[in-house]
Amino acid sequence: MLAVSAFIVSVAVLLGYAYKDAYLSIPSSASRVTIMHVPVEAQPTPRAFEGPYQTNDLLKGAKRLADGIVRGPETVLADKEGNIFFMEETGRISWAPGGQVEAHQLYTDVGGHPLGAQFDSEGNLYVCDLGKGLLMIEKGEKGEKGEKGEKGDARKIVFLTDRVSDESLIDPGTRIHYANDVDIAKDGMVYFTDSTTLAAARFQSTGLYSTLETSHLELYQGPTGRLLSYDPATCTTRVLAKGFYFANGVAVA
Ligand SMILES: [Ca+2]
Repeated sequence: MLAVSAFIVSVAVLLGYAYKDAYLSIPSSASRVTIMHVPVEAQPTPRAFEGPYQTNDLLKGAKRLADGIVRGPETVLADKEGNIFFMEETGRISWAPGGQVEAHQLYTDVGGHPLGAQFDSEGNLYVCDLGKGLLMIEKGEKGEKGEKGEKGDARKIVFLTDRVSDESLIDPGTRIHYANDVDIAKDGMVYFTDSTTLAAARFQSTGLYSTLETSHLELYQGPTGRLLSYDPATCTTRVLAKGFYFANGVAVA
């Protein structure tokens, strides 16, 4: 069977090269190889690298921060005071006070997998955890120590929601499967994404969740991502839009 599949792919590749203006598409298996003819006039013209797209070397001046200190942070953000926060794949939220990575320490440990985060106007940290849903870390006292004797472990973690409220016009009562990213509007309304209805895939080597792997699986399943809102005044969670392929980042303009 493998030999037959390899033969089909080889023939298709050769046809793709031999047939002028042909576009070779290899989806998921050799049995589904198709060749589509794309007329010359229908082919896109590449956009010129002008204006903001002009080639530059600005990133050559970038330097690596916290290299080897933090593990798999999907989100890094800074607060108004210049402190830098890392959402680590181990469940830890760590921070570099004043942006000094040498002083890097634990902010709190949510025990899950924090993916996205944003501060509200009072300095509380809203966090999307892919298994737990939407959480809030109260500002608390910096440097406070808890039972574990580690700075930050006494900071209060407030669970906000892992379920769409019954008042929602879309998908009322449904579970939030994969809270991913969050932003907060000036009026305090919290907007966040629920990427997929799939269970999160894990790396076999580490057992840790993998957003990359799960987003690939979403391509096979179809678009199940959603945009939600959480109103801190009423504790109401609503679905605003659905049908996105792995809804990931969200930003309020
Ligand atoms: Ca994300």
